[in-house]
Amino acid sequence: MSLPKLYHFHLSYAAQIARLGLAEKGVAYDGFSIDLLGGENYEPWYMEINPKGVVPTFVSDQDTVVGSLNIVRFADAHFPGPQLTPTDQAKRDVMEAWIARHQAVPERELTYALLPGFEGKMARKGFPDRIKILQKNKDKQPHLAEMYDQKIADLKRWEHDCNDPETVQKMEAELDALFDDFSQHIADRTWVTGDEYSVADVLWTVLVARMHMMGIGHKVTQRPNLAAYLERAKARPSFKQAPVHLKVLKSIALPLILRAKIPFLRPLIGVKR
Ligand SMILES: N[C@@H](CCC(=O)N[C@@H](CS)C(=O)NCC(=O)O)C(=O)O
Repeated sequence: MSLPKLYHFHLSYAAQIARLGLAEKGVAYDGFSIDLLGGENYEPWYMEINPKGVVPTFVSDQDTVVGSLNIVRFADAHFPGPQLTPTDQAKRDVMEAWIARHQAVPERELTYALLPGFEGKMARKGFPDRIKILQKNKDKQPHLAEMYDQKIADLKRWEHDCNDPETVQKMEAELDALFDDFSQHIADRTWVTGDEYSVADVLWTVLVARMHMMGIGHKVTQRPNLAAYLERAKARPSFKQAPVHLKVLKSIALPLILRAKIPFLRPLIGVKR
């Protein structure tokens, strides 16, 4: 039996959730990083396994699982290792309620809107290039036209949302309200459901850590319960193993930006898989 494969991207939020869940479960896999900046996720072979053209995708002998939360739940249900779902129904209800609130966060729009520095500028301005890649692939693969059209429409919405000050302000205000609630919830608990780390904590660890990468780490440091929660999560071996990133690592981002911007350099610059 071969090892499962995880198609991911080192800095991706959703991929970090999948990697953290798999690390918590102790699931061994072959990681294959998809070059999101170069549009590798829009290649037909990838869109055929992940029609939204996003990472992560988990491919095992049993199944192909798309989406970070689905991957963590799949790993929890099908692999040995510590249970990430409480057996107690009341705790499961608490877990599901916080999973639902986590899933409602427009993380990718916020990340692209707020990511500081050169990387942020590149991200916000990169949509036309991405749409060109999608259009080219669509022209070459007319049978996949519908999938490509949906992705193009998705990118246009995303581009609008992360560049529109009013939308960004609203998203940030909603995030603040959510963090106030979570901070209150976690005040007298180690983890979301009590003493055991659960699927909800896999998600919330990555969301809270993400604030630092987005350049809005003050949303965590100004809320001592959130800061303490992140410190507890960082102390777990899975955090480093995943790894969950607290900042954009230039060693990962710059080669990919160069590959995307100067395509003839591609054969000279490899991708860290
Ligand atoms: N809900 C999905 C979101 C996946 C997602 O949006 N992934 C981003 C990276 S964090 C991606 O691959 N974006 C590339 C694109 O949309 O072009 C999940 O949790 O897996």
